[in-house]
Amino acid sequence: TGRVWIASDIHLGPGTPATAAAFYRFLDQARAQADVLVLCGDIFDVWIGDDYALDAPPEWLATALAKFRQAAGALQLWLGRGNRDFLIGPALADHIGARLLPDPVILRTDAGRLLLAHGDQYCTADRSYQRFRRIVRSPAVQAAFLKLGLGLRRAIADRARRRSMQANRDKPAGIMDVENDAVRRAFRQAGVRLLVHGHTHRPAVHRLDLDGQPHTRIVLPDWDYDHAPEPRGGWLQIDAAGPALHQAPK
Ligand code: LP5
Ligand code: MN
Repeated sequence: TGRVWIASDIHLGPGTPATAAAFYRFLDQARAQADVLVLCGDIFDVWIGDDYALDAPPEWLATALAKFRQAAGALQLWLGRGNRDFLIGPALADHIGARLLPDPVILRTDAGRLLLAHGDQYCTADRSYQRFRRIVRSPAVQAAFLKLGLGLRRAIADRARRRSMQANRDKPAGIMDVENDAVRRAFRQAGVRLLVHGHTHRPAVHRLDLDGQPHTRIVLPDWDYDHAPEPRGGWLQIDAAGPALHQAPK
């Protein structure tokens, strides 16, 4: 497969120009150095339907789409969906020349097979989130939402973001991380030794023993050059030499 780069949680939107600029520098570098670029969810701060992007996108989004298309002209671009942009669909993927990935998905790389996920599905201690997730991932609810006008969809999404931010302020940090049981189950079910995910914004390489075998869980960083005290972002490179986390330049 050649050199695979994986990034997640960029949260592109109208209010984060510095993050977008840093991410576009990363896309240029990926075009020159990677064969496959995988974005595994929360690429956008929120996604309310592909029609929003394709008929009359606002300027920040038109720029993002052009950058993605340009990247997809030079490498294979694969898109996974996260808890904020799970409504990304085939129309967007077609438009930018990307391929949509299921979540989770097993990828074959030069370093072996790995399980790639956004990561929110493993935060099983967060019961209120998992309840919310079941509702918004139901095809009937999504179909009904996508029939609403864009203004109403936007208002509902803003409301959900605000409620979520309020809820997060009150949640103990522990329940916003993945649960070991969920991770072990995912490893066993996939029969792989490497899990890569984002979502928790806690970049790290975790080693664990499972059934007497060493396993590795790599957590991707989120990107924030607009509001964080120190700009941050990064990606995972995987090639025959194995996986390596890279920090984006400040
Ligand atoms: O995203 P992040 O990291 O801040 O927080 C997540 C969890 N929150 C979410 C919600 C998203 O931020 C917003 C999703 C917008 C989707 C756009 C489409 C709109 C609906 C489409 C219907 C098909 O994912 C957060 C986790 C956190 O990760 C860490 O894992 O804790 O979970 C929550 O905060 C959920 C709350 O616990 C409960 C849910 C509150 C939302 C209520 C919705 C109200 C809608 C109003 C409608 C009029
Ligand atoms: Mn997320």
